[in-house]
Amino acid sequence: MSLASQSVSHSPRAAKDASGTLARLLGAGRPIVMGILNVTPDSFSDGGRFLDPGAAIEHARRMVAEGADVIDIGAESTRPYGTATPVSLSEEVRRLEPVLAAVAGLGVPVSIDTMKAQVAAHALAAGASIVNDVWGLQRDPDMAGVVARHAVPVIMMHNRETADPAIDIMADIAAFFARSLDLAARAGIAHDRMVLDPGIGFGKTPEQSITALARLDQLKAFGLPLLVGASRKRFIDRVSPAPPDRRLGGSLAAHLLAVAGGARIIRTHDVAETVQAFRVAAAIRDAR
Ligand code: HH2
Repeated sequence: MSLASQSVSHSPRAAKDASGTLARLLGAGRPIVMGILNVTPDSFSDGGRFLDPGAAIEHARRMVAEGADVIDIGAESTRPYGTATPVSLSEEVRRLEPVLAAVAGLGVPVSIDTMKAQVAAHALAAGASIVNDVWGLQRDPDMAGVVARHAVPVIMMHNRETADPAIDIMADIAAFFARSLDLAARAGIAHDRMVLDPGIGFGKTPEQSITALARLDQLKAFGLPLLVGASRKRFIDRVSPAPPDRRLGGSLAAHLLAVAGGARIIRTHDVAETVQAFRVAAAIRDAR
């Protein structure tokens, strides 16, 4: 059956997460590395590189070989910097269809990076087992229900339509998380399937992204695993000017400090280098 022809109102499936995808990942006792697979023409750092299904599957295969614990597939640029074109439901599903099942067969969990509940439902039916919503269940009113019905983990990311340099960004993130958690609880999403993400680069000035990284430990008060995605983001350019594909050093610095601040999952374009950085940091720490 093609992705596009699958009904999105299918009856609740047997608990997809019965084996505890998130608990198993976090049980590894080291930072979890989520490799980014953008099947898009316009992502801010790698748009167009993996739009071809063969190239996308090959890239996912390489990231798994390099040590990715999860592959995060997105077929619409999330527009962290407001420049990409919105994508229709059918186009998003059309981009995912030739890629999802193959990537889900690589042996690591696949998360679907989408703001549309129907895309999430299609992807979960086709092999994804985690939902990554860059609007924290607050954009599409059906998203929380889809996550609850499929009984899968969900990443709820902080976001804002526009950055406001005048606000207290940590207070804004905390208030946003409280709304997301309320929506999740009302829909019946289990607490042990929730992940929070401060949304580096989304609705934030570069300085606010740096603040969110610097004060990440405050968000541990929510008692949930934290995910950080600082990979190649614009705040790096503000500190040390470089185009997106030349921001590896800044990404590694941010991710190492994010882990020190409490992040359990790191979302990155550069899996091999990130895995190496975490292994070296752990070896030095263990030798203390
Ligand atoms: N960042 C991007 C996309 N999705 N999801 C989570 N949970 N956290 C993030 O920080 C995050 C995300 C943006 O990065 P990228 O996917 O490379 O760009 P684009 O959205 O333009 O495809």
